[in-house]
Amino acid sequence: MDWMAGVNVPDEVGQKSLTKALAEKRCIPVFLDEEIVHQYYNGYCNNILWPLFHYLGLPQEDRLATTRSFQSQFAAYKKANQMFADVVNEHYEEGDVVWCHDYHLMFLPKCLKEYNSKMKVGWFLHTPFPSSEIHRTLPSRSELLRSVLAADLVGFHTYDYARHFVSKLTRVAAFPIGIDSERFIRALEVPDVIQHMKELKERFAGRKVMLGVDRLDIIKGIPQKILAFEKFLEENASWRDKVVLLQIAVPTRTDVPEYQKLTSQVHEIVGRINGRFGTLTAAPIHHLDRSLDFYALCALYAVTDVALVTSLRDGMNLVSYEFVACQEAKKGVLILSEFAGAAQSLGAGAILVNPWNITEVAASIGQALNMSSEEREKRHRHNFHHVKTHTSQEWAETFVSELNDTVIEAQLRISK
Ligand code: ADQ
Repeated sequence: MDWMAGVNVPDEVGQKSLTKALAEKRCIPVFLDEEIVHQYYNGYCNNILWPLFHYLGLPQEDRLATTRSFQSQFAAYKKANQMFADVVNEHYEEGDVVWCHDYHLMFLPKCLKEYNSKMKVGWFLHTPFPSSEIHRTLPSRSELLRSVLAADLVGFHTYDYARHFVSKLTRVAAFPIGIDSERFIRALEVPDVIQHMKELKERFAGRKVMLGVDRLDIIKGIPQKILAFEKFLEENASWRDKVVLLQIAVPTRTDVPEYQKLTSQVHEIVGRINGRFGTLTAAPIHHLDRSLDFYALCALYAVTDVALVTSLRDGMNLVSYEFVACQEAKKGVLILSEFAGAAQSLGAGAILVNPWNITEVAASIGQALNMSSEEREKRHRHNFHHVKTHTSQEWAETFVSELNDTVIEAQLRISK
């Protein structure tokens, strides 16, 4: 299997050496220049499609500027997708299946079918697909939808997203993603991970560990989560020195002003709460702006008592799956947003919350910390079974096998 992804490397020498290095991993770069990256990736993808698909609407700040730059960003979006199509077409061999991923490549199915109507093309969306009341505010909505409809198979995480994507022509179905659960389970036996778990347990002895792991993204509801934790501390004085929240937030889209503002907002709230409830020797929140390596992450998942996933919207959310996979020994509690796709698969084992309702999330923290071991065991059993039996491998195989079974109808659809 070959992978293709967009990269920005300005000089020809750099492009050649990267192409060579990636070839060993069967990856093929699509070189996008800086202006295209700015207009296409930062602009149309991350400033328009991403918030819209997560129900945050078109960008809040300076709506007029967004409306003005819209045409040039959409033109860059189409151009970038065409560049992907050119590279795919160059490498395509008869019988190959082409799987396009995510909202960055909604224009790609149409471009590919124009090259070769016999090409098997699938498209999968990793984010939610919004209801039509939201989707119809997108100025380029018809052109994008028509392009996606050129695909032979269109996949979403949940049935609701598929339902929102109204189509009678293309095969649309739910394909809930999973994780490689065995990789997480096996990691817990690695000596380095065991040692790291021991250190974490010593470091937080006598305190319950609560954990948030997210990209520092507006959709992940990090400020809301921290405010809920503050409310919990406010209302439960006896817990103040017995619980710690570890929030690991990997910076993302750092060029986008809204994300820069989010970072400062989170820092400000964390500082205020630590000032308010911290002591000379302990702070209630440890916030890290960075990513952790795989083993460190597994150790952290394994020693956690309560995981907090409070996304305002999330296509699926794999952190919740990863946490469950690492909890066979501890059987910790998952607090999960009802607006994450994962609520439909892990809802029965988790405590479901509305992340906008800080009082409710604060109460769920109390419920999780006080939950009996029988109840935790029962909930964990349900979720662990799901995570073990719905893997990323199975997800990919099912999508590709469905795609292989589809009948080519693309030309018909494009002409409609
Ligand atoms: P994301 O929005 O990135 O994915 P998620 O599904 O939670 O969200 O996956 C995040 C991944 O990054 C996880 O594997 C997690 O371990 C890792 N990660 C996050 N923060 C980290 C940190 N600080 N350190 C180390 N690793 C970290 C998009 C959609 C989701 C959908 C996925 C897959 O937004 O809704 O579930 O694609 O389709």
